[in-house]
Amino acid sequence: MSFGTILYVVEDQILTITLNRADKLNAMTPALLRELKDAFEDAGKDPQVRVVIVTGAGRGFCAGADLAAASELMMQGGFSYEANLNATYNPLILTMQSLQKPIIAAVNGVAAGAGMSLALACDIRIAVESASFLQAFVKIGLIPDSGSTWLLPRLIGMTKALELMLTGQKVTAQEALALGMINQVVADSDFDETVKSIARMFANAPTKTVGLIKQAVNFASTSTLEDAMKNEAAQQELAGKSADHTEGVAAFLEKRPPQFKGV
Ligand code: T3D
Repeated sequence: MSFGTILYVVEDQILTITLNRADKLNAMTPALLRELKDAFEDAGKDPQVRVVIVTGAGRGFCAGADLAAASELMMQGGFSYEANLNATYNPLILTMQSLQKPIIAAVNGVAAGAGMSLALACDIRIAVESASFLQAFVKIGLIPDSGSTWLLPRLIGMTKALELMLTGQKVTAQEALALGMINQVVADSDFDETVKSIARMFANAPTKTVGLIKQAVNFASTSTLEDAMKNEAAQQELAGKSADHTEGVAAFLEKRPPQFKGV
């Protein structure tokens, strides 16, 4: 895969996508948004990819929309936030949510605005000790977007989510952990290895089932209990027919570790 604003590397069934605009804290240009969506779509189609890591080059994870690029578009006239969000950011977030493979945000530095939304749209968030999170939108007179109004209250509850969105205050990695916004905080020196070891665990997991779990939990978050259970039953039917289910049961009965193939 060849991209201009991101790096796309597959190794041992782990895809690492690195936002690669380090001098601008990986702020999102139209090209970066397009490439990121293409990368997730490619990941969905590639059987060699069983888990995706998203991270940033340099000292930042992602500073959200590139404000220089946005203001240039605005100066050209005819720019519409609504049209732009519907055409770029929103399809990206939906592509990530519907990807039937786990996505790990390796938050290596500041995650601001839509960069924070990007992290929230991942399934697992691991942050380096020095990382921070901010709903920067209000600081420039915008409302949270790219899924933040939906994702953040679900992750940390309405009280804190609204506070963070209304104030735009910066949250440290430790505070984010205490809020339940992220899964783990890791010392800078151990960060890469910790992220890799979590990714390796997913690369050896029953990938098809992992995708079905993701689908079922996302479905349940907007459904009734009755519909959620019906959906669980339907997804369980698919999981139950997977080769990895057969292998998992056989491994248990034979008292050996399972060798999941992801199918
Ligand atoms: O349709 C649409 O486009 C709507 C979508 C909106 C989605 C959004 O994300 S809106 C929110 C946009 N993001 C922000 O408002 C955050 C802006 N950035 C910051 O507040 C700060 O940079 C940070 C708190 C993230 C980090 O601060 P700090 O002190 O660590 O770094 P810095 O010095 O501010 O930034 C370093 C460089 O990155 C600097 O460039 P320079 O001066 O060295 O050439 C800075 O201008 C650049 N940079 C940082 N954020 C952005 C950016 N350049 C363009 N756009 C950015 N968002």
